[in-house]
Amino acid sequence: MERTFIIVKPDGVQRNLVGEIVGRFEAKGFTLVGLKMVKVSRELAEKHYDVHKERPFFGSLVEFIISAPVVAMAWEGNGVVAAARKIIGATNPLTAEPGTIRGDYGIDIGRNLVHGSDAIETAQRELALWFGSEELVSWEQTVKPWLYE
Ligand code: D4T
Repeated sequence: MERTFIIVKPDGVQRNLVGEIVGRFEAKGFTLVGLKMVKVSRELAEKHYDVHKERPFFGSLVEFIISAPVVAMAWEGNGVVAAARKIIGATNPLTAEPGTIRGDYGIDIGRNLVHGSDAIETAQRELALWFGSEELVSWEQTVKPWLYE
């Protein structure tokens, strides 16, 4: 089944929003298959944001993600990659819709609380970068027949 990679960024952890953010994905019905707190190394941050390395905000992005602990997660479910992006909301929290995580809790694009993989292939790359295979847990949710027809 499809999996995606989600980070509660340093601002989300510092603002005590980890439970709220995890709860959004849980309440939707997705399955948590990996979770850990990480003090991100510069090397990991630069690899994670490699696609942005020519952008003017690359430096501040890397400094921010290594500035305090993050919570890294793997979530599983049908269509989870695209659905998670909707739950998270637009990149700029000021224009993100109310009801999304960024729309409800953020103001500044450089403090947008959450990362979510933007495509299935990106999710696979990011999950392999952040988690060892033994850290991802395959399990069957007993509630599944109540979530899927
Ligand atoms: P992530 O990758 O964190 O889920 O965010 P998005 O997919 O919504 O947005 P993105 O890849 O375009 O940007 C990655 C990250 O960079 C920050 N950012 C972005 C920034 O600080 N200034 C900017 O001008 C942009 C475009 C916010 C998210």
